[in-house]
Amino acid sequence: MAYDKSIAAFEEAYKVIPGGVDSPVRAFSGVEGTPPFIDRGEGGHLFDIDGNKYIDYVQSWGPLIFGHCDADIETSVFKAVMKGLSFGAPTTLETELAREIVTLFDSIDKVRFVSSGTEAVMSAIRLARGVTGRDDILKFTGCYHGHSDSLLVQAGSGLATFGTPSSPGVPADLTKHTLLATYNDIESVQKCFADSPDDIACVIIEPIAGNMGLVPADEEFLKQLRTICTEHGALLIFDEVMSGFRASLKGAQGISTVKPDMVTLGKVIGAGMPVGAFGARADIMAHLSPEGPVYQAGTLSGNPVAMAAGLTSLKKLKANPAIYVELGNKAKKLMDGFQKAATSVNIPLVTDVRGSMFGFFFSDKTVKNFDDALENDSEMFAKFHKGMLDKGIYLACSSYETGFISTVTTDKMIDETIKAAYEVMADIVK
Ligand code: HOZ
Repeated sequence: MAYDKSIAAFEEAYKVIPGGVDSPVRAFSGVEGTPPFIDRGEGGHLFDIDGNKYIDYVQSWGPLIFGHCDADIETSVFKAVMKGLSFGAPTTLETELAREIVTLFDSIDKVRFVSSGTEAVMSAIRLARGVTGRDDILKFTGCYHGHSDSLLVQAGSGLATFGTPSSPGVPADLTKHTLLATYNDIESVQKCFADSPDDIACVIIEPIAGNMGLVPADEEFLKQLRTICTEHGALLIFDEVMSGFRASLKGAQGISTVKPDMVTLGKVIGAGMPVGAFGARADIMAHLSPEGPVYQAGTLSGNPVAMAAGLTSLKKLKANPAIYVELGNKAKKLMDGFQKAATSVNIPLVTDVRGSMFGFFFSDKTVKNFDDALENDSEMFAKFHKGMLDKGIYLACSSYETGFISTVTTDKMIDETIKAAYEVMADIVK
């Protein structure tokens, strides 16, 4: 495949944008080659500016559950655009979308919309601190909750890709309030609570981690987390920015019996438009301004174009929950195919699937936490990624990200992808 135009575009971008990208993982630093610059998407495919066509398993990092250019979603967007791009004033679209979310999630009585997952989590943390009057928060190594200061500690995703556990520019005075525990390890949580029994405002977790690769939390672990939070008066926050509407219609909460106190959502609600949201029980949300004293705001929050896209997408999902069975079967078929391709040439590979999310590690051990994830063979991943890209398969460009199946991903595309995986794995061991 020729990438000449993308290479030139990357060089030009580099001159005026740090690293040539607006979000670090996109720079392809964790894999070989340079990023294809995208011209357009169409259903389950992407087309770059060199004219190369790819089967897209990134789908804008999750939001495009109906793929690129879904006619219903785009029509609703066009209609909204014709009425105006932004008002900074209430619209009924916000209430409609809020109602859809509230009826879907038992844990949410009220929801507020923001413009990104980062903003959703940042706001939820502030609310948790405001409600409890406590400063400390507990997160898990390898879980990524956006790039706000308190949460950029031992985060996965881009930081893991670049090997920088935490970012300079975050004051130590702030991070001293961020306690760290090990994913799927309740003893590490118990230790934090033993050290600070009355100071922890909230425990935040990706119940299905998607930012250290795909690593689901064990049900028993989530139950124990729920118990310990209740005992200590700390709020349990499920960050479902990635898993929401992806792992199931109700995200991880459609799979687990554990009920969090607060939930953060993003990506998929916007169907590709910038949207995030956080919600909780009414008594918690009552602390939020203007009902309560905890301040949070945004001119573009509840933007009408984004709300229209989200509403259409959510209505389509709710109208056909069977979609998730099909998505899950396809994700499983893909991962089984990768597994067989790896086994055929004795390459160690472990895979996992949650609904339409899939992940794989070049490793021989089941990945339960961030340390396990870091043991994956990232050089092997880089070779595999490049080989697949050259065969027109667009996978996430880091071993610490997750892949996505969309309703437009056909069996034929999956068969083609598995065939490519056999060829690339065989090439790697040659
Ligand atoms: N780490 C982000 C997804 N989990 C990357 C997003 C982007 O680069 O657009």
